Amino acid sequence: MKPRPNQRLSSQAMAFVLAGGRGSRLKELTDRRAKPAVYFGGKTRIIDFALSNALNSGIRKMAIATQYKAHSLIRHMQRGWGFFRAERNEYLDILPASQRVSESKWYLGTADAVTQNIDIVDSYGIKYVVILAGDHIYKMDYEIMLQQHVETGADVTIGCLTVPRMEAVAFGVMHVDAEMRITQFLEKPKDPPSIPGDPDHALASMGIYIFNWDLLRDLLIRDAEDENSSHDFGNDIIPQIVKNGKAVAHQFADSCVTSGLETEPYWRDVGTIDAFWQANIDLTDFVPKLDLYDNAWPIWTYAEIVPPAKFIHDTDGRRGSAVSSLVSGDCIVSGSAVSNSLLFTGCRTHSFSTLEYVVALPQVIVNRKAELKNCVIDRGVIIPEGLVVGHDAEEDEKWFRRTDAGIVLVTQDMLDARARAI
Ligand code: ADQ
Ligand code: ADP
Repeated sequence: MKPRPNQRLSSQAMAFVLAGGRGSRLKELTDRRAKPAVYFGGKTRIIDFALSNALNSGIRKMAIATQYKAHSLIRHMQRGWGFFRAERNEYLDILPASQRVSESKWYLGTADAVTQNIDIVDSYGIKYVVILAGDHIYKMDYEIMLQQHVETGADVTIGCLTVPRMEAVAFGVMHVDAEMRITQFLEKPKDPPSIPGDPDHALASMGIYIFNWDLLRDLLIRDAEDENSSHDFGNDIIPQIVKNGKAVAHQFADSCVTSGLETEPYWRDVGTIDAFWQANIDLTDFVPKLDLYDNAWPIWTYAEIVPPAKFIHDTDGRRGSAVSSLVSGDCIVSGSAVSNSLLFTGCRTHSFSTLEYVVALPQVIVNRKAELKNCVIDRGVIIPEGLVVGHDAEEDEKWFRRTDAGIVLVTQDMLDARARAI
């Protein structure tokens, strides 16, 4: 049979999204939800970026491995991503740990999350598997990476980007030759090797891998029997291919999607309070580093149908405004001054309160005369009248979580403890 001309490789690929990690550096933000389920950007959640990238790249088969605190994530997937239709050969499966091989067995490592679901991947009848992490913010066309994978005949193609050398301690770090073939791979090295000729930077793995399924399947079965393996891609599978096979690096800059507004490739691991706050606040920039208003690359999500945002003045006829800010639906900014902030769906801010550089997750209520600055407010928090956050380091540290950079996280539990104490 003749292959159809111009058939996109993505139609023969699936996305396997790893969404099981806790993301413990986000502290109380991930007490009740996994990192991929954390809200980001006003309406979306972190996992929506990887899934939207896959969808926009033409991939119609996806599996999402979950384990830690998966309830919020699973509910989001069911509500927002339920439009895949088996009769159109589209699949989206949520794969909680301990459902498959044995009732008590969690996924041991990222590779084990795929191994435990080999039969499901088999049932998709695909040729390529795109392994993704569910916890990064970026826009990327995986079709371009798939094309490179096929052209080079690689055993594995690994998405990579250039990072400051000392930040690379948190990544898999690689050396490549002139053809981008990976000659060395070190998972989270204490002293990361730099890019030759560029002592301040290292080439880091984005944790995005493309394999031919036949090969990965064999590797996983062998890995499962290896008692010395931690059953992890970064620690076990990838170093082994670099040693014995052909691993090729794919530059994120080659497949990064921009609307024309972004001036450089944007990829963020919003894994800390500081990074989470900064990436949200980045969206309020005059020229954003990440353009969410790009109709050609929409970030899909679950969003309630809610009334529009509303702005009303206080009794003196002043305030009731938001500038350099993103304000989502169902927000009412009443007599308060909001600047350089991001209000997620359903926030209410009351008269005489001030918000500067605030990331307020859904359904936050800010009562009168509160002064909030440089902070992240968890979902559903009720800020009491007159509360001051972000103006006095000592007070912030006493009641809330304040980072070294001075960003404050406020949760309802912290406010309740404060209310009991004063
Ligand atoms: P890390 O992100 O530190 O490094 P890991 O903690 O394994 O690696 O997480 C990778 C992804 O898998 C995350 O999305 C996480 O939520 C998920 N995950 C973790 N454990 C899981 C499990 N048991 N079951 C299901 N999902 C799980 C990796 C690579 C590095 C690379 C960075 C880039 O190992 O080489 O540089 O990603 O961020
Ligand atoms: P969502 O499900 O909309 O993402 P959250 O992320 O805020 O909501 O909550 C994550 C999970 O924690 C949900 O399962 C929710 O039911 C649960 N939860 C939320 N608030 C509390 C609470 N105060 N105590 C116990 N569980 C909670």
